[in-house]
Amino acid sequence: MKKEQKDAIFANPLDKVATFSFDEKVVQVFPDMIKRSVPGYSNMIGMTGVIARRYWQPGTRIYDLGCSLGASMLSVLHQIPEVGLEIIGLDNSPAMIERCQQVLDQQVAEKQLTEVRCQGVHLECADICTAPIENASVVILNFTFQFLPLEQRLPLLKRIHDGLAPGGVIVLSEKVRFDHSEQQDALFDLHLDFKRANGYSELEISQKRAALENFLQAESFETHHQRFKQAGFSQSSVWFQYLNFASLLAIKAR
Ligand code: GEK
Repeated sequence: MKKEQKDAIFANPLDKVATFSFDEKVVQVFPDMIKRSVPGYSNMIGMTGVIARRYWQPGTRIYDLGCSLGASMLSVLHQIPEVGLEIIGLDNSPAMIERCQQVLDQQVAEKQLTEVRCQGVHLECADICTAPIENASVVILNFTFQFLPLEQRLPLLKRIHDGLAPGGVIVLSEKVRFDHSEQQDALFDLHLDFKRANGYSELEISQKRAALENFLQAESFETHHQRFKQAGFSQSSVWFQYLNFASLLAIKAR
């Protein structure tokens, strides 16, 4: 398996910064990139497993939508010891799915996970906007929803609601924006400072920003809460916030 590399994708001047894409180049540096770019990433991933342990219902599935290299699935597997736990990991990047399988195989080779537990994990290269979601009690959307076209967000939440058992939950972690412009500016600037403090140069920061422009569309807490309600969820709460990144928990009524 290839070694984890440092993210230097935007370190050199690029003539024309292309739109961001989850290709092989990104996959190589992904764990480094996400930890240095997303404040609170490790906390949100770690707690995702703890939340899953509380809300998972035996006989139902856990979905990780936009699973990338499987960080959330591993958090779940380390929190829920039951053999027979079924986790479906979906991502529409073939490079991510291929590498995610290698990560799982590596966990088995290093005896972090048993083969039989790993057999409950099913990875599929698929678009989460059309893939079926059935018999679920926990659906994880960690830093994926923000990349979906706005008009596909409510239909996806409605389909998830339909596919969840009563009492089931969604964990949704995202970059957020604030309607109040002073708050938006302050937390946005602090996020740039967070990236500088993690070793990103001004060039890397500005080129990444250009690449993500229009590709990542952050929304306010208000918009998220309203949409959860429209999709049928009985309640939603922000359980974590670090600067302009946050995680919400929405629950389907029993
Ligand atoms: C983690 N959850 O480590 N269908 C399927 N996958 C998609 C779609 C789509 N329509 N759109 C984007 N993706 C992970 C991190 S990364 C977040 C998630 C980031 C996938 C995309 O291929 C990528 O792997 C993932 O969503 C987003 O917690 O890079 O900031």
